[in-house]
Amino acid sequence: MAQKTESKTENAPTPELTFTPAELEQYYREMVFIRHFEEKCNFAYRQGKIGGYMHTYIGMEALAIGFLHSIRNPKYPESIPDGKSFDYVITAYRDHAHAILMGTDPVAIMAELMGRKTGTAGGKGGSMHIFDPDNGFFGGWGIVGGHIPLGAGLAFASKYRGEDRITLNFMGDGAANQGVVFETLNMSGLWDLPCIFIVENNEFAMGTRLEYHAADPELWKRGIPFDIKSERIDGMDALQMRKDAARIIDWVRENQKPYWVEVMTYRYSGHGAADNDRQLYRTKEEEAKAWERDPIGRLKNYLVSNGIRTEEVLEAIDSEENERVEAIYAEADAAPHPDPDEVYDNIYTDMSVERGH
Ligand SMILES: Cc1ncc(C[n+]2csc(CCOP(=O)(O)OP(=O)(O)O)c2C)c(N)n1
Ligand SMILES: [Mg+2]
Repeated sequence: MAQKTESKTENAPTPELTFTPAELEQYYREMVFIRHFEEKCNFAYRQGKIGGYMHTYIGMEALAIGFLHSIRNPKYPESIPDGKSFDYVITAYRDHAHAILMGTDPVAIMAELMGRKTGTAGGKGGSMHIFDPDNGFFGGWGIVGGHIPLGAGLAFASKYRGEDRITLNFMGDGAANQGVVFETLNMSGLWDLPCIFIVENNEFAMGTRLEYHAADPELWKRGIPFDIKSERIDGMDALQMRKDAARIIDWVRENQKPYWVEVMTYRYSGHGAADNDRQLYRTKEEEAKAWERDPIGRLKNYLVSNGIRTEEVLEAIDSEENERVEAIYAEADAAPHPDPDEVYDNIYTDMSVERGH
């Protein structure tokens, strides 16, 4: 799939975002952490420690880093000028990385995957339903495209209440075909909702290639009929991703209008943990080619070739993050399962205004 950036409307100029060595190291560290976390999840699934459905973000890390470092994010309190008006995030079932980067405790995420009492939903939701509204993260949804109107609803609510927040509404390339997405775009365009629709185009919807499921695989165009600014960006280059995300987010915050963005990425793992036979829908050669674009390898090369960090330092970071994931796994695994009499707890949550959302 050709990588290109196009737009119907003229885009705001890219701000000259520069990064300190400490920031660059942080992006690297967080991407490596997510990768190890996801690999551990795959391991735990195969050990029978995790049940149900589970989908990892391996290969897509730069995308979440770019967007979630560019919003007002509770994980990074200095990003929230008034100390309370953080932005909102909602996504589908491939949700571990988004929660991690919004500040949800990774032990609670791992425990949720393992069905434990200390999980984000008391072990009742599992991998697809990580939920942490106190950190601005509204899930974790299993019905393809089903959460898109909910994300627009979040943006509507903050606009209606006069709060200074924007909403990031993530979806897959397959989800972009759902009818409700088009209805939501119409309303968002009509009502000028401060909502960014982000298509994580990883080239597949389960075992179906983009070209087989989309009448026009140029998904970036889909905001245009609704008079929504629309473009395509590269999701495999963490730094470009961060710059583009910051530019788009600034535009939406300033103009209080929606935005549609297709982000080109790749899913290195199978669709979900139960999908082992990837060769049915893609070749080993294709996978090998895609690994040349690995966002972590790319950032590592950048850091080393520009003399920002040595290979040894980056490898030490890799080991530290791996050990951190091991400790998280051990802590989650030590937690008890829910009691049978809690079976109806954590199914619904109070989302009233009194709670502040
Ligand atoms: C309404 C609905 N139809 C079908 C499914 C089964 N299903 C689960 S994931 C998926 C593919 C979605 O692909 P995409 O939106 O590209 O997301 P990705 O898994 O690539 O992140 C399908 C068809 C579902 N969960 N919900
Ligand atoms: Mg997809």
